[in-house]
Amino acid sequence: MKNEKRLVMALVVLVVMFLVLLGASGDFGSATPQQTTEDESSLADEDLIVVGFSQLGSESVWRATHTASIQNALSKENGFFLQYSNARQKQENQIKAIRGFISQRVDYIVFSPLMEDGWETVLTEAKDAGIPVILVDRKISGSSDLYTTFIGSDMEEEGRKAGLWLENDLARRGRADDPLNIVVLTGPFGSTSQIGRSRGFMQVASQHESWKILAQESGDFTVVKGKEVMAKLLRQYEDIDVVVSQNDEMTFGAMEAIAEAGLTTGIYGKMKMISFDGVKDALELVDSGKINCDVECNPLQGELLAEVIKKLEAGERVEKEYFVDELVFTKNNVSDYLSDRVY
Ligand code: GZL
Repeated sequence: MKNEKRLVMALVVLVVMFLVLLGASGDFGSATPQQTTEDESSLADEDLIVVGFSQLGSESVWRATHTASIQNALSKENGFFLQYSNARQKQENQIKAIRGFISQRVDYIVFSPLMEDGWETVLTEAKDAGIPVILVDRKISGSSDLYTTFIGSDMEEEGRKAGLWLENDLARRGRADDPLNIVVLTGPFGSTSQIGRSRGFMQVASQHESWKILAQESGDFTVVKGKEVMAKLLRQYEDIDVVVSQNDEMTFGAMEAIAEAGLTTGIYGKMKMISFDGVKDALELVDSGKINCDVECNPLQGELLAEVIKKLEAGERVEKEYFVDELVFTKNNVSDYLSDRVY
């Protein structure tokens, strides 16, 4: 670590120790990059790779797993000093946290952009400060010159997988061109997950004139909002054949609303349910036949992130994007994976 960085880190350590003495604890919940609970006194003199990580929130099991995967991989034992900040679904908190990382001259900035737009200014500041930026999970709409690499999922491919599953499921029953009423519970509009999954699914749906998209509405990737939006759609439309829910949390909420309306989902139900993420609780519903298809979105990105950062530290070339491996779960294959699912 350069001498200048040693001085900055020593100051950071002193501030943190002061806060610890004051009893400050817990996640500040927004802009303030939180020091890990490492032995700060030893950090300043170890050659650790200092990483500032701005996570967009903690809205789902998927998100919590994603965060833990990165915290576990970027540990002191693995040669990292990780500064974590939870933006609680507010882009302005991510921007403040990134500015905090810049002022502390971290070695790398890692973040999952809540929305694709609005990052040019702060990422230009990081570029001008000579700090490499790595995107995880979601992307930005700005120039790819503003970040070194992306590690995450191909969301458009996930959307296509959902559409192709539905197409094949109908074709197997000789119903490929039956009239079909579809509603889509999306993630927050403007997020990479929503943009990609919607675009990919529509690439398939647009090939079928008989498929009708009745509504596409954001359920914010949460159980509560997913239930609220599904209940509203059930009041608006009597004949919904397919629900496409862009994450398992919204699926859980939607299924509550559907059950309260006296209706059923899945292989033996009134409506087909297609979900995304593939968390354990959802895979159990696939296994019981209540969710027809769950398109995996893999949150376990920490080890790959650590590997890529170490490559950069060694001066090696890295790819512009890395996609994690992902499956499609149905009743036919889910039992092969359920027992090993840790999240
Ligand atoms: C997907 C990720 C999404 C998950 C949701 O990469 O951005 O955000 O699908 C999470 O569960 O809230």
